[in-house]
Amino acid sequence: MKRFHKLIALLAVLMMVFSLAACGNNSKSTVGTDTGESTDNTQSSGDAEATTDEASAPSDDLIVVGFSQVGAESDWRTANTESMKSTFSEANGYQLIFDDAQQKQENQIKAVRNFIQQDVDYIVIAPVTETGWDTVLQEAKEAGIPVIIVDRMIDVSDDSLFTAWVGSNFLQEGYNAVEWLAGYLDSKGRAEEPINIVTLQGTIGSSAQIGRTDGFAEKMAAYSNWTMLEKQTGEFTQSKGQEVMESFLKSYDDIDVVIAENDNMAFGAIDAIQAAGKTCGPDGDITIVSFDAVAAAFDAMIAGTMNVSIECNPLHGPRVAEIIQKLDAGETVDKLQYVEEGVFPAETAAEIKPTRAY
Ligand code: GYE
Repeated sequence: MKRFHKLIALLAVLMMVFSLAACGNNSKSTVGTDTGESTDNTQSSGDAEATTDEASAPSDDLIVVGFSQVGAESDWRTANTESMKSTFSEANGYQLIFDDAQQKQENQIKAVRNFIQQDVDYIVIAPVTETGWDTVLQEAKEAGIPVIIVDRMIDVSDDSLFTAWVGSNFLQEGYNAVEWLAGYLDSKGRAEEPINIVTLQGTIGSSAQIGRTDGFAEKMAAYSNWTMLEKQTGEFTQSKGQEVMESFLKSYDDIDVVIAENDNMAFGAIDAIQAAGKTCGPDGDITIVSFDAVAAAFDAMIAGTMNVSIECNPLHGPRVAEIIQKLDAGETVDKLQYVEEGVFPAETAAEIKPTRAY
């Protein structure tokens, strides 16, 4: 029904465009669009307004999806963006309005307001942080636009402010890291040894950071010989991960384990460790425990510089599309949908890598 109203509105816009064109104006529609062909993940910044020639104005039967993406900070994020763009293509019956928030929540809020103004059919948000969403989601609710949250979770006072969420169990990922590390140390005969750990945290306040940090802390309490020397954010980026690791290496000369809350920060940490004349990985001085399990992490494991990557699956496009198709057909959907994930230690990397999709 909502999409029928949109058709009427679109016809009115088209009539206006034609009359302007007849007046000799080189007019452009202000319907934002990103058809999924762009590979530029750094475009835009909360403005959510791209222009498109009127010749490519969306057909009325396309489902219009506004997607506010966190940014392009990591390989995981790039894979997530690609999954969304390839799923929400015109060939699949969608018009995608893509907005890259460059890791800033204020840009996401602006983008969502633009989606509301454009009266999209569905709003999809991969939120930077958990808090701060109540006001803008209330506005989306009042506009009658369903909101689907992907990847990280939001913390809102009223759960009816979003229709569904699909993503990972980040707490479980933190538990998985401890379980793997305990087994590994045991297998090396180091179960009783004092173990010094540092953590490169993700974006503070994001679900991925909160879950991984808390999950690790909770389960590590069972190992009285493990000490967390320091935790600091590396913002999920390789360069910041490297920078923070350099400072850790200056402060502590006895680091046994690095927990990197994503692969890109682990890559930065590996560079810092090697630049400091130390070694890491299965045969090295420092054990590297990472999260995501992107393709380059498998390369690092095969090269012998990373010990393990705890999987986090970014391929949410088809999952969100399934939710949208059900909602469009008037069906109900599960409110929370967790993705199943594994653990990939270095010794399995060469065998597993060819089967990986990201
Ligand atoms: O682990 C990291 C990305 O929220 C799960 O964000 C996501 C995290 C992912 O930048 O690489």
